[in-house]
Parts: sequence; C-alpha cells; structure tokens
Amino acid sequence: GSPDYRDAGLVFPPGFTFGSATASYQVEGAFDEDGRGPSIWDTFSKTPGKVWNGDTGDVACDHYHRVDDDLDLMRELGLGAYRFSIAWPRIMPTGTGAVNQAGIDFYSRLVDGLLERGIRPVATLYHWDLPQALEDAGGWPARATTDAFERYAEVMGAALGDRVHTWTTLNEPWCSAYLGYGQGGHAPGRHEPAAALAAVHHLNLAHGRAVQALRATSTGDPDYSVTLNFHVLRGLGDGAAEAMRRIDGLANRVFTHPMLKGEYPADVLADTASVTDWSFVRDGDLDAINQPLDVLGVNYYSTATVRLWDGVSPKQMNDGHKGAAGGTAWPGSDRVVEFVEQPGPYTEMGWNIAPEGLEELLLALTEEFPDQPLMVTENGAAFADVVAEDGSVPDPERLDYLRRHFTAAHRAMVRGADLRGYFVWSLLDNFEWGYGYAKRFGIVRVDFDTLERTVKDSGRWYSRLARTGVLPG
Ligand code: GBH
Repeated sequence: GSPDYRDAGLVFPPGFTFGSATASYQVEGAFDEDGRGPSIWDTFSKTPGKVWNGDTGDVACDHYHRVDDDLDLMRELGLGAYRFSIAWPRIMPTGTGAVNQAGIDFYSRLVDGLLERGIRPVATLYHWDLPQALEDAGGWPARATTDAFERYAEVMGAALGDRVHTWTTLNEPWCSAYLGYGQGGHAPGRHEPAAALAAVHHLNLAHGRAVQALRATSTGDPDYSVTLNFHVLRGLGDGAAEAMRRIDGLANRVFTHPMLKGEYPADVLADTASVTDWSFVRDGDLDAINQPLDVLGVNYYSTATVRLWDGVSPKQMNDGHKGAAGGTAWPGSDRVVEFVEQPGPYTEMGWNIAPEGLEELLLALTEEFPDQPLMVTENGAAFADVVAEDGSVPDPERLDYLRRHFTAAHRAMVRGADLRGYFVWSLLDNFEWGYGYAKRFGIVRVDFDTLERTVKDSGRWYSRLARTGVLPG
C-alpha cells in the first residue's frame, strides 16, 4: 500500500522497516580478543593527534560482551531491523588466509539473537575497519584488496547467508576513498589524490565481486545492497552549476553509475585526467561492478554548498579549510571546488539541519533510477545530551531532527519514492571516528565510565513510531 495522511499523523505503509544502525569498530570494543587482528582504525586511533582526546575503540560500548543486553534493548524498543557491520579482522585477522571461527561465532550468535527477537539482521561487510595487514600491502588503492574482499564475502555468505535478511557490501565508500586516502581525516590517513581514485575503483569492484560471492554462497534468500553517502548540493557564485556538477560526479555518480549503469561518467574521467589516467580499470571490471541491487542504501545527514574557487592552490586550501570534504579530498583540482559554510541551524557536528534535502535526494534517485527500491540506512544527529535529575535523557533537538527527517521521507514516498525502510543512526552513543566519544548520535545514551545504557526521549519516541508505523501529527 502507499503511505497516507490521517488526522492521527503520517502513516507509513505496512511492512515499512523501522531500524537502527551501528558499526563494528564504533561499538564492539574487545579489540584484541578471540583472535581479532588489528584494523586500520586501531592503528589510526593510536597515532597521536589523529582522534580527539586520543580516544580509541578498544572498549567503545563494550557491545562485544554486552550483546545479549543490547539485543534485549532492541526488542524493548520494538525495532524491526538492526543494521550492524562485521569486523573483517575478527573473521580473517590479516585479511587473507585462515578463518577465525570465534569471529564467525560472534556474528552468528548476534544474528540468531536478532531472529529470536523478531528483528531482521541487516549486515554490512565493510564499515571501514580494514585489516591492517591489507593496508600494509597497499590498502584499497591496491587491486589485491578486492581479491581478499571477495574471499571474505564468500566466507560470510557461507556462514550467515542462510539467516541474514539483507547483505550490504560497503558503507560509504566515499569516506573510505576520499577521507582515507585523499583528505586523510580517516584511517589510514593518507594524502594521495591518485590513490584515492584508485581506491574508488577498487571499492566499486569489491562491491560488485562481493555481491556475486554472496549470491553464490548464501543459501537463504537475502536482499543485496550497498550503502552510499550522497552529497545533496547547493551552489554559490558564477560557477555554481560547474562546481555542483564536479562534486556530484566525484561524490555521487562515480559510485552510482558503475554500480547501477555499468559505466564511469565521462565528465568525471575528464575532470580527473591530470591526476590519473584510470588505467586501473581493467576489461570486465564494469560488468563485475554492475550488479542488480534489491535496495540501494542511502545515508543522509545534511546538504553541502559548493562554489568554484580559482587562483588558490589545493595545498593552501587544504590548510585553511578543515571540512571533511575539503582540499585534497577532491583530486580533480585544476579548478578547485570550495565547500562553503552553510546557514544553520546546526547539529553538534556543525552540519546544517536540512530535512528537505532528504526528500529531494530520494526523489532525485527515484528519477535517475526509476525501478530502484531505496532504504535510508543512516540518518541521525549529534547533540550534547544532559542527564536530567530523574535519570531520564531529554534530547528534544534530536527528537525534532528525526521527526522532521521522517516527515521528509514520508513526503518523498507520497511523491513516488519506493522507500522500504529507515535506520536511525545510531542505536548507541559510540566512537564517532575522528571525534572519539565527544559526539553523541545515540537514541540510547551510553555512560562511557560505567557503560550503562539509558534510553533517551528520542529513543522512546522512536520506539512508538517503530511499533505503530504512525508519526504523530
Ligand atoms: C556516517 O558517516 C558513518 O557511516 C557513521 O559511521 C558515522 O558515525 C555517522 O555517519 C556520523 O558521522 O565535512 O562538512 O563536508 C557520515 C559521513 C560524510 C557526513 C561527510 C557528513 C560532510 C560534512 N559524512 N559529510 S562536511
């Protein structure tokens, strides 16, 4: 059925999935237990100056040891689905070679625990914790990493493919490629524009090969997906359209076009010609990348505003502008694109709050890929919550952020977007990458001294939405 409006509020269609999401390195802890090998985030977070306050994921939310309690929490909240990621270095400590059975067992128990509680498991193979040994051998700019990923996907398909509801290959390859190898704000912290573009291609290829490997080994009937973070763009100045075209190409189309159309956009190849000749793309790669997807995962937090900035070198620009997407993150920099400060209001991340951007994005994807079902795999907000005297955690800003974004998603559905579900980022306050524990995205508060969990007001609100499918008017 199609979504409708009632006096009671906005009604989501029956079967719409209300979920919440986390990622392995951000919540698990237990970094050196049961045979887990080191990942690039262990190395990065232990490199002085890389992560706020020197925070690491060594303990994080200690989810690895508290998984049963966290499962009960999810059931109490009435979640229909849980999106988690698998730590590759728990499965294969060096990324290749022998499988570590203890790693498989952990995720197998998690999946069973979800199913017992009536919660659909949505499993992501890669949410940024690359085994360090693979980085030492070249990381994502090296083609061999795609071979290793394909093998890892086979192992996971065979292990969990009888029970997982949805497989997601990669989370936000944009971040892995550009923040990891271009701008350097994420692990492994490299600043090599050409390597970032090689990483883009190898992540695309890893995705396509993994879908095929999962299909070959999963004995259930799972859905297949990938999660991308889209840039919803605004432009400023005379060159606004050109600036937007460039970033749309480098950030959005460089992933969607190979994955969903089997080709790289010609304008992106031209824009980046001074950086790389794309000779890492081999015969047959685009066919391998171009796999039909049951759902396309969409992560959305805010919009971005860009303008052409001529006459300033990329180096200077990188020094002066710390935006995650700034400077050398954008390798086609013969005409540099600048990311501009946007009007507020903002979340604690400094990201502007723009729910209309989500509606616009879902409709734009519907227009470009008409038969492609969509899933919001992440949306949420960081705010500095305070625990009230009665022990509750009032978080009106987060609640309002979520209410407005769910409303925007509903509007997109009314206007034709085939949106199947929505995952709030995040279930728990957790290790927020370069920001450590300073930023809280959870609908459940975590006290990082006691590791105690407390459902925030937004969590209670979301619980009602998940149970009823109705967004109160
Ligand atoms: C997601 O990434 C991650 O999947 C998740 O692990 C993470 O915890 C969560 O979001 C919250 O951060 O630098 O001003 O140009 C978010 C990816 C990409 C969102 C860059 C903001 C641009 C802001 N981000 N984006 S700016």
